[in-house]
Amino acid sequence: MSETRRSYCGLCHPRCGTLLHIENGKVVKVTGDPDHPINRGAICARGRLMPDHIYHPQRLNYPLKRTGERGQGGWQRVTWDQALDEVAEKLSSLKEKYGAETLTFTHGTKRTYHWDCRRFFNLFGSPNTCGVNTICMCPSYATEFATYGGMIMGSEVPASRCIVMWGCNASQSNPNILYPMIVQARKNGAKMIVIDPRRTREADKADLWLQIRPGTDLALMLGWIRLIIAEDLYDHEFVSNWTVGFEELKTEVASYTPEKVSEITSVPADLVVGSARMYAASRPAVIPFGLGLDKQGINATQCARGRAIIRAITGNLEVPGGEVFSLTGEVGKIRDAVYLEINDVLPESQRVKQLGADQYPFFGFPGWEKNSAANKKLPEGYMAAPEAWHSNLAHAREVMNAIITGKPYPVTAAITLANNPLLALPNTQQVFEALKALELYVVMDYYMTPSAALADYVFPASTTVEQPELWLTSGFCMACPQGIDPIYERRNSYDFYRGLGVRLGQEKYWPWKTVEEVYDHCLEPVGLTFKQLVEQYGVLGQRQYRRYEQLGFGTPSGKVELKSSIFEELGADPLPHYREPKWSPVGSPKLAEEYPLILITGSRFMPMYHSEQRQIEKARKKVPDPLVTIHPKTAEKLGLSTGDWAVISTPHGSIRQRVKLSDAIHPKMADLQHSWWFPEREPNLPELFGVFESNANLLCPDAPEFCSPEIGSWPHSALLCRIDKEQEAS
Ligand SMILES: Nc1nc2c(c(=O)[nH]1)N[C@H]1C(S)=C(S)[C@@H](COP(=O)(O)OP(=O)(O)OC[C@H]3O[C@@H](n4cnc5c(=O)[nH]c(N)nc54)[C@H](O)[C@@H]3O)O[C@H]1N2
Ligand SMILES: Nc1nc2c(c(=O)[nH]1)N[C@H]1C(S)=C(S)[C@@H](COP(=O)(O)OP(=O)(O)OC[C@H]3O[C@@H](n4cnc5c(=O)[nH]c(N)nc54)[C@H](O)[C@@H]3O)O[C@H]1N2
Ligand code: SF4
Ligand SMILES: [Mo]
Repeated sequence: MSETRRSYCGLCHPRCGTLLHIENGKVVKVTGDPDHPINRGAICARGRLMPDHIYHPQRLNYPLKRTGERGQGGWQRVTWDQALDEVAEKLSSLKEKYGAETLTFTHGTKRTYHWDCRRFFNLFGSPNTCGVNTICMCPSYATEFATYGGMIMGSEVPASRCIVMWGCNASQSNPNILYPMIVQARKNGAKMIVIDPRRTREADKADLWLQIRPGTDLALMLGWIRLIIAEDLYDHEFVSNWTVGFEELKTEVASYTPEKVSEITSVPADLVVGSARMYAASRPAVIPFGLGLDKQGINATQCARGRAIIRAITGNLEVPGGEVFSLTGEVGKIRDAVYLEINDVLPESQRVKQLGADQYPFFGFPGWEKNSAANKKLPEGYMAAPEAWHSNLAHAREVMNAIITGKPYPVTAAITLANNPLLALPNTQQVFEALKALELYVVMDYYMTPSAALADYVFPASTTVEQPELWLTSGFCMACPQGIDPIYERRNSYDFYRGLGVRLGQEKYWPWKTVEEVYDHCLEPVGLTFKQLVEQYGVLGQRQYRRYEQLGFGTPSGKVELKSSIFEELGADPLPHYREPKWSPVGSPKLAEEYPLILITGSRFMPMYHSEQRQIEKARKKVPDPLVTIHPKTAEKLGLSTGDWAVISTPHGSIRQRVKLSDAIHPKMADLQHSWWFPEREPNLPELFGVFESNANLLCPDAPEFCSPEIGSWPHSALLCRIDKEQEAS
């Protein structure tokens, strides 16, 4: 018997609507849902692999409890009840002994519900959730709240006259939503500027490509701002009515002449000038989020500020075809993640214990509280409030340190859900030491990963098609329907947290037995149930422009803060100024003699998603081995050819990857794939699925001098390395 059912894909962020083609109860094929208002039938190469993922023989299907030594692969199948009972009991006793702050959480990119995690942690009493948000989008999110009271979501791209792809490679990273919008805008005649050290597919098609030296983008931004002001290309009316700090900004950028910018960035001065003029003259214009800025460490936070300032002074905020904020109209009434997080239940006495918030208060409770207070001055539903999940975190390095040293207090238990910390976080060596030192480590995942292999309990996660989701984001709220019943004993994260919460005396706060009941509650204010929303796909926000003319911006001054008062109050630079990366040919010329290539890591490639799909045969056929890309001239000098295994080293460590040659990369650079491990290898220590062999994060540092001083964003890019031919084993 065959049938087709609606569902969605959660193998990356957009949650594309899909159709499951089912034969005899089994999903045999997945296609894009042509009636879905967001992806309109499109499906990418990864989404098509969904059936291979649902039924993969290596999927975790039952809860497991460790037997024997940690990391030695001894597991016993247990029931959900037993596993939850034992974890809850252990958490209770650790809390009693050390305080609730002894429990931490490591998160990855937003893959499943996340408000349930924050809700659980707030109720348990720990402020210490940490993870990759410190470098992924969230620096931009928090900073944009501080600058203009909300995050820009890029939905107006098709109507834009100029698109700046600044450290964003959408053809590989966002092939179903953003990239088609860019293609559409280009068809409509929009200009395109690409600022990327690599000649990406976008760069090939752009009007201008600026091959920037990694890590120097902020200098270019300051140069753009100077030129836009000096040549009178800014929006006078907007700047004088709706911004604060313009004169100080002008003074701050005065020295960033095209010549100086060119010297720092390696971009020819005429291109610095030409690109700034093209952007400022082609309104409306958009600069979508790009991880190339967030992952460059020391300048990352101020790059986000610089981009926000450029958008604002050119009058591109809240205009058709420009930069619009999230949530408007009916969508604003729906109870959202901030509502579900219930941050108010975490008392001040616990908030102050958040690890890393003394060094980076802007990204902890202090900054989040200030962003939230400014947001509350606006009418409810006008602008989504800042989620704690996105902008209020403990710092991962400090958490790992505390686990290892017991200082400033013992951190003894951790939960990891939808994250692979040994591959996602920098300084893998320290993460490994920390995970090994835990008294209790609990992981919930699809597969036995290198991180999961170190756990005491492993819980099996349901695939997105086996669970519903209310996807509330950037101006729309979509109901993502469950397509099939969960198979084996896989469950969703809500069931996991509720199961623990109820056992830990939180039952009053988990009144909804299923996640669908939670969503019914969220939708109550708009008079819909989740099932009804499924029928109509979702609620789309109404586009509204220049709302600030009535209400102002959700910042302390009610205006766009070119000079940020929140940053200033928290002891951070209120105006952006450029810092040379710690490892760079300019910042450390002596080191560059030994490590002569500029290293970037993690440029996205299809069909892989971070550390995932390595088990999926069809994906692995396309990309069987980890690849480091270098220029043919560089390879020649090093005596390397395509397909050779090379050793890539930084002062932090060495790994091996296969050489790929491309003239799209500068001869002084290397581009390393991230998140490589080998599910086919021995799972036990010391091999641990080969996680110490080709993992880019063994090379990435996380010490304070490499991190942005405002948020603590660590570098996965703008580093130095050397590459040698691997010696044959004798
Ligand atoms: N060197 C380097 N490192 C990087 C980056 C880089 O560019 N360079 N990029 C960084 C960035 S931006 C990010 S976001 C991180 C990503 O880091 P992660 O989010 O940790 O990356 P994934 O490999 O996708 O790991 C997710 C894990 O969760 C599991 N999983 C997926 N979906 C679900 C789910 O719904 N439920 C559960 N329970 N488990 C699930 C997967 O099987 C996988 O094991 O990596 C960061 N690390
Ligand atoms: N296929 C695939 N898609 C993904 C993911 C995945 O793992 N695989 N991960 C998802 C996640 S979590 C994220 S955050 C997004 C990220 O997606 P993108 O924002 O596209 O980020 P990246 O591909 O990491 O890097 C973008 C570009 O930045 C450039 N770059 C590196 N360093 C610098 C620099 O110093 N300055 C400038 N200007 N550019 C630089 C790189 O050359 C690259 O072309 O992708 C998402 N989509
Ligand atoms: S872009 Fe591809 S992998 Fe991501 S949600 Fe859509 S179909 Fe799935
Ligand atoms: Mo990310």
